[in-house]
Amino acid sequence: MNIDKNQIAEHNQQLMAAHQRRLSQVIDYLPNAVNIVQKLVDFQVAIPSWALGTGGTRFGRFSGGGEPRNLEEKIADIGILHALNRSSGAISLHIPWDIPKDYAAIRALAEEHGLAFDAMNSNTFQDQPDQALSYKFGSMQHVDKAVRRQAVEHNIEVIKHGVELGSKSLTVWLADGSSFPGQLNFRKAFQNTLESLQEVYEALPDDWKMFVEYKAFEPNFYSTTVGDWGQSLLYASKLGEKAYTLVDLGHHLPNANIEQIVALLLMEGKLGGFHFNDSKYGDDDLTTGSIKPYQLFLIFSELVEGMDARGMEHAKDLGWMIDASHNLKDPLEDLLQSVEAILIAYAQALLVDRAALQQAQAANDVVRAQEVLQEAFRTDVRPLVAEARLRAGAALNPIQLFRQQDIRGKLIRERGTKTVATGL
Ligand code: PSV
Ligand code: MN
Ligand code: MN
Repeated sequence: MNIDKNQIAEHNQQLMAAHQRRLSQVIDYLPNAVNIVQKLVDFQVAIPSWALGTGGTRFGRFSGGGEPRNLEEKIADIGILHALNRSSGAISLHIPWDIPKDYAAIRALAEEHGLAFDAMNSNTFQDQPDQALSYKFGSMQHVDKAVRRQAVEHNIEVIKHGVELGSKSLTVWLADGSSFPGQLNFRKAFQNTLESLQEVYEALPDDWKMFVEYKAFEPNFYSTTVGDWGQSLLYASKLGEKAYTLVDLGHHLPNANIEQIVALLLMEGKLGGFHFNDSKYGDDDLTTGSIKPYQLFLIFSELVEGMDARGMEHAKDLGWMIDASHNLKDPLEDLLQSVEAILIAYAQALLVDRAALQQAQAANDVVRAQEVLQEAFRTDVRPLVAEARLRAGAALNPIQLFRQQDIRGKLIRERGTKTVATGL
């Protein structure tokens, strides 16, 4: 199932007059609009292979249909997204869910869709059928050296798959921790984890990065061995210059000031990448920007400020990825919404009058500082995001085209209704 260039052109033609009208209004009062559009064109957000199927909870899963049944179909799904928005040009694989059988064929297929291979993800949070030792009581923290060894070897295996595909980073998220007081010796758990991560780090190619992802709780409910950004930063600092902290928006305790975390990690040169999603309660993995769009904007505002201060390239120097789950919505539509929300927040952050904000801060003018930020946040930048899509050869309204073309219906006819994609 491919999206035809003519379908996109025809769709854009239908929406062109209205788009031009909305765009000209914005361009009128935004002096750097052209600049922003180019930055939006360049900005790519990777899609995780595990977000393409219907997600579930421990209470159940209400399956959709036409879900990708293998890696080839996952690549095809992201190919559809990328054709529609030209902003989803990379796939992130989770091993062992996505072990490629034929590297060259998978590389060629990804290339056909214009997709790169983003970070590789290891999985030591589940036991696999052919696995010798269990991760029930942790993996890299485990009291038994043999279990730690198994987890290290798995990660090294993941790096090897990634090298074959042209990926340049490994994300390690550990479910390790404890559910009851007294279960763990925190210091020993930390030291075992560090030692295991060091062994993986040694196997990392020179041009690779390692992202240490933290999470406050779940599946463990009392302690998590990489539980917050401080612990992740400790590991990353001890590991070396190729190791970074990865921020997943859903992995904080309620009301954490994520924008401040981001600012400080950037300042230390230790922010590696992002997993975007949104949440009301915990790691809800909802559509990015669906609950707290102002927080998303504030995070991007710190990102833009901090990256500019360090001379970093917005599109290239951090790993940008969605990490969401879709219990109710069509996963592809949901992902289109998430990418749109990310680009909107990014565009708004680019609008912030930095000089005015600095002046307000220097003068302790709290009211003015808020005005400057909210001026940007309350600007409707959607015509700029649409214009970026138009210039990149994508659809002015991706979800509308997705529905007009009945893409889900076509996928169901091709793959069937009883499909279960691997993932969570
Ligand atoms: C864990 O909650 C997480 O956010 C990690 O990134 C995992 O790799 C991903 O979800 C999928 O399990
Ligand atoms: Mn994540
Ligand atoms: Mn998560």
